[in-house]
Amino acid sequence: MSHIVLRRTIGALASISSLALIAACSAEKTAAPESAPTAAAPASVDETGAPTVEDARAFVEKVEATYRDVFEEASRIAWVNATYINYDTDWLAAKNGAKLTKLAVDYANEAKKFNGLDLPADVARKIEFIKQGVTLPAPTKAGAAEELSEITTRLGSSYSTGRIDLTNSGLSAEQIAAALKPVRDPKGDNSDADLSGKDIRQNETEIVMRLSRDPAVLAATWTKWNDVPMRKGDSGKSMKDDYVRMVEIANEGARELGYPDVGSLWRSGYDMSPEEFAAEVDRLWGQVKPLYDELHCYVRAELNKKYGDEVVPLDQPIRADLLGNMWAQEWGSIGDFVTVGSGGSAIDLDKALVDKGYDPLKMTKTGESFFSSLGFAPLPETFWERSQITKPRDREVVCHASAWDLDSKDDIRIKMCMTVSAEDFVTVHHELGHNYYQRAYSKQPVLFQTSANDGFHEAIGDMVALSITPDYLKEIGLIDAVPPASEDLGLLLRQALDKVAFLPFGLLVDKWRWEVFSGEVKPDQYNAAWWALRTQYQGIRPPADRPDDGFDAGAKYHVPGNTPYMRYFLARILQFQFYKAACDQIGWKGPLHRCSFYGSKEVGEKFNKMLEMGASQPWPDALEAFTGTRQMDGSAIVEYFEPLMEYLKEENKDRQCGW
Ligand code: X8Z
Ligand code: ZN
Repeated sequence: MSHIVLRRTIGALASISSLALIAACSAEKTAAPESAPTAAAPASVDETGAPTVEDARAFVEKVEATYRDVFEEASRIAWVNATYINYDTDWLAAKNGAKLTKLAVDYANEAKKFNGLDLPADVARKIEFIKQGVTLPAPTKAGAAEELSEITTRLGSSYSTGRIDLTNSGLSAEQIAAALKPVRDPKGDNSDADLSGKDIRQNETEIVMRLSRDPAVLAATWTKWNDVPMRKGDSGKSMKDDYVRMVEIANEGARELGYPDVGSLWRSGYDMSPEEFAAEVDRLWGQVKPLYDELHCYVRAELNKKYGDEVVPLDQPIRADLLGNMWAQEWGSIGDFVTVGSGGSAIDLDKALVDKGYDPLKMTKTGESFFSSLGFAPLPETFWERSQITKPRDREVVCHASAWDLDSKDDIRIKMCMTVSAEDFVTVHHELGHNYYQRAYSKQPVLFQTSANDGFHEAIGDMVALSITPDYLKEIGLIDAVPPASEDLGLLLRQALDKVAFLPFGLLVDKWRWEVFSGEVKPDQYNAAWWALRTQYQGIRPPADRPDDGFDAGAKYHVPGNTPYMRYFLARILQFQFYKAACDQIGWKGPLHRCSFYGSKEVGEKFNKMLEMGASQPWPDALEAFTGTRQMDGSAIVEYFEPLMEYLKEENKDRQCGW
């Protein structure tokens, strides 16, 4: 699978990831004052032969013209690779990835010659983007880009084609069959389904983790999947071997470009210094941590009721495999038994989708119609012809969901292995959010065709999905009656299991990578450092001791996929900020979590104003265009969960919380 990370396709080409025209202007490195008017730039020719403003402008135009062509080609190669992984598409993707990395690194180096020049704001911003444009830069020495691209391609494909075998895991054949039946024969009409447990695919492991309630099955599935990154592949190398080498090469590339390491390059894309950004995410975490702490305490107690003291001791971090998700990142799938005391149960959206005969296509159309209700134009015909909505039967694909913009015009698509579930119903809204953003900024110059900061891209569809309220579900006929206000706590808890539970995970993935890239964590400390963060922030632990030489971080898509992850943490904060702004715009007066802005053209119009800006301005300007504020702020998510917070505090008051 290809790994070109092009900045403009962030969130979209989550999987293309070698060249990444990442992130926005970093204040410390930009020479030009933010507001320098274009017309004021002197049109001088420097007699010393030093580069001039005109040279800079011509350079930027050359880069944009080249990128327009190569991006389309790269996207199409990456698409074919991601939807049909085999020897040849890996070969094509690796080759093209190397070509693109070299091109982008050359441009980034060339851009340095304009350092210190007083440039108009738009040119300065573009130059900065060119410098920051590679997620994983290769050094310029011969062969480095090729080696890096082969490694990243192999890492991505190893993840997506990874298989586990449960037959030698100590589970009985009955246990395995019971776990696999809902995955491979959900309707009970496929007597040919293989329930032996031999050849379980990546996306199937995810479904087992979501649906099984057998702690032994969960522990075995979890352990086998986390062992995959240590296994030697056909190349004779494990994902861990490849990752270690990748870090070396990309760090060398980053240093050539003037960054201390890759992590620092990644932190440079936020219109502030890398140090300020690191402090900014800690500040945001501080705002929401009390909410997480209460949720953790409550959920542990509920798990203890279900599984007992042996499996869930009340004074320990929670076993990571019991939370309904392979990475314990979102816990909504255990909402069937983690409920509020009175049984004020949330709506069972999984069941409603099945009962009302939804299929993946209808789930996608439903997502589209939400955006249409806000005034966005319908998706193009080609979206329906070219998207991969469900998993093709007979070939290897990247199942991890993504949204794509193939030509910077209107060839937008999603790629999913969708099943009929509440989780995928939210995910399809998430992906469509990427597509509508891509379409909105397609009129911008190539270098500005991306997210204001990468958290915005990840927040668009989620913000819309927050409007999937009971009133909305009733309006579109997915449920027959709106539950009374007395059931609100159940709804809020279900929402918190996804949204609040995610926060520490969203934060720690890149805290780990920052430590790895900086060299603070060495390869033989990968696993210990990973679990130190998992325990510190999430309060979880593995079901059994993990090997010291393991690479459990590699069992999460974005690590072998080299997709920066802090964006998802930012998006969890931003989506509530956007949502609250939209609810204010429609004059909503009730509790925040009951608000749906479905059908509001006014919200749609204002939202589109922000989306159209792409990355043409520093992100606080984009944020201000829609919300009127210039700071990322956790107070909207705190307000949303306020009633639940009161309840949790009361329930937890005699408990020993923490770990
Ligand atoms: O990777 C994704 C999207 C594609 S950009 C499906 N997400 C993160 C994840 O799955 O880990 C969305 C939520 C967090
Ligand atoms: Zn996304």
